[in-house]
Amino acid sequence: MIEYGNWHISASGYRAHAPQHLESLFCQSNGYIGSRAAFLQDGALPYERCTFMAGGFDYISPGITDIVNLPDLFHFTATVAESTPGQSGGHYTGFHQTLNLKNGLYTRGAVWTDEQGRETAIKISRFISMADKHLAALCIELTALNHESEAVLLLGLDAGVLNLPVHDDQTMVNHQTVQMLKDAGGKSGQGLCGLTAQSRTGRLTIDMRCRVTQSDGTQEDGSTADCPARKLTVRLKQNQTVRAEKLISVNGPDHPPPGDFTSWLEESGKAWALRWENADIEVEAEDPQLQAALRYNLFQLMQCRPFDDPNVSVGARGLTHARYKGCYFWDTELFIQPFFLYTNPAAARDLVRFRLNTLPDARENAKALNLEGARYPWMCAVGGKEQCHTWDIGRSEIHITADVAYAANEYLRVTGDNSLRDELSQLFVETARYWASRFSYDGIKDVYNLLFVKGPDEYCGVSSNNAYTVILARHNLQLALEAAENGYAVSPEEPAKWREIIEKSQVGYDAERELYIQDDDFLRLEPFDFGGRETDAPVYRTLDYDRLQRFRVLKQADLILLILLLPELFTESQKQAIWSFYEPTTLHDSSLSFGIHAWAAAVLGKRDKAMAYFNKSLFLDLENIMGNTGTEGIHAAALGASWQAAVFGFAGLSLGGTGVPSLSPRLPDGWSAMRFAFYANGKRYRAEMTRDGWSIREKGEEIL
Ligand code: IFM
Repeated sequence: MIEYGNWHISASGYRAHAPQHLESLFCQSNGYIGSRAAFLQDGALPYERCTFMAGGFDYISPGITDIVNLPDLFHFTATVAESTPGQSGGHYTGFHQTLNLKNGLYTRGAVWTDEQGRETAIKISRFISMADKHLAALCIELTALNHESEAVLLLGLDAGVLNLPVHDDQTMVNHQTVQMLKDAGGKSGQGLCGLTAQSRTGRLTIDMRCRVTQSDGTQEDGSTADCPARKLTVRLKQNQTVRAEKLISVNGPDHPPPGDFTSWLEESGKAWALRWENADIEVEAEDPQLQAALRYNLFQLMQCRPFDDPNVSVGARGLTHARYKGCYFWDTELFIQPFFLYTNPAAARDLVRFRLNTLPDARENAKALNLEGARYPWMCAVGGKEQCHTWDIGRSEIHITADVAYAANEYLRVTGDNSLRDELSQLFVETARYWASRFSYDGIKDVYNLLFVKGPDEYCGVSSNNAYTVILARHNLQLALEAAENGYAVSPEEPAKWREIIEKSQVGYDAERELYIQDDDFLRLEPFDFGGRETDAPVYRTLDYDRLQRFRVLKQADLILLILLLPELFTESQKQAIWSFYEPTTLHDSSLSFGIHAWAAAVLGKRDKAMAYFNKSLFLDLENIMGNTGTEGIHAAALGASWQAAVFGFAGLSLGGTGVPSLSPRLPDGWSAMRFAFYANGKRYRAEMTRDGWSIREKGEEIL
């Protein structure tokens, strides 16, 4: 059971709660390095002790990468009177782990009682610096409570870790590890350890250094193969705390900079405070867990943010797990980027620049598929090369190209930053060229079809004219037309072709019901027996895709997402019709689904549904709602969807056509107030809403 404080989450008991779940929940990151909370001291295996670096990919086969599990920077072991807490006979009492959401500090404390009844209090603290992306620190405190004994601590940098790729077919569990590190060379001396290792093909060089200090005892070399370490021997005296610190730098300076655990933590805390100033959402709600859960979502979003680096993006699991080989998806543009757009425009700019920087590979992707222009990959890691080689997803889930263009335009719309406009015009035009070559013209009917595509839903097979994809592709073509009108050079015949596709492309629409139809096959699919399900587990785990794709059942929001992205294209009754038809047939087997349904329900006035879906999204990882947070990491898109549900759904933040922000609060029952800061058009605002009204202030002055 997770315990929720205002600014922290905690868990009690040693391995009482599914350990992997907590290893994901307590994962720490600064967007450059991320480390799961799995400790060698607890017997965590080499593939469970995971540390990842943004962009830290290497090839596992020609053209296909994995995210490399880096050396364990938090490596340590402790023995007291030859008993190893957590492993040899004995037991823990009062075992408690806490993650401080304000400053990113993880602490755990307990009393270890060995077989002879010797009690030793053990406290471990660690953090990854938000002030300097290269730094991290670990602190161990031991207090003998009823004895005097010798304690031995080993603090090192361990390259003996492995990758354990999660199989792409999620019904299969992989037991095969992959060695991604080689040539690890280490040294240890005079309170310092250093380690240099190469990744498999030499694409990455990882340099780790640490300085080890202690309040008492002696220190000597304790290195083993692949693990340079310092060995500390201490005589524990009753009720006197001995403290050891490890100050770590990753690919940073030759020696960890001056300071100690406390001063480094203070600097990191200041950097966190600045981030919180813009990102926090304060909620006054009856449910006492809600505030912490919301902050946890925001905290993890901030941990995901690449540290000032436009050459990397946000993986579907951030840096919390190697699921999907660490790859980037549309999750970034449509789910995560909006949070940064409004709370940290510089971070959003870097995400947009990542897509600009990978435009050359997007061109190559289009060419490889015998198409024109630029086609963004469904999954990518290094550069923008496609990492998903399945036909039904990688080749067919092409909406990502329109998603990227949509998000790039959102950047322009929300920030008002025109410095990227020229480069983005090129992106709009080249992606439009892709669409122009991807639509098929039917000369008999004089229409354009988008054949063999898969929409966001992902369950109902590969079909034609998926409405989400067609309508977003039209939007992409429209952006290119505007770029051309504003002077971006295109060939004379292109604008006419783009206009023609916009006008003549097909989507299914039932005028009587005012209902958009998901795709050409949707109404022919077989009804799905919702009542006949034996488990709540995602159906893809129990039904083969061939069987599944013939059922009329959605995995996640498809048209329901579209009405939120382009609300001006739909009338109120069309939106309601979409909700009424598709929501009951959606299983939410993707973590991307709940938050979007919460946002849509809020906008459409379905208060109970909105709150129910919001809770699912908000607590998705905290309460392991998908059942895979431990085995697959934190679901980054769900975090962003929770933010959008809160800010666009419950607060109703909108910039409208004028760019002037306004709110349409729809506070859920049990909420009495909500407050947050946001940026729009280069200005910083504070929004506040209560049951009695709302306001938006700029520099303390009320503007609305
Ligand atoms: O991008 C998503 C997709 O929509 C559903 N499956 C998981 C992917 C990564 O989160």
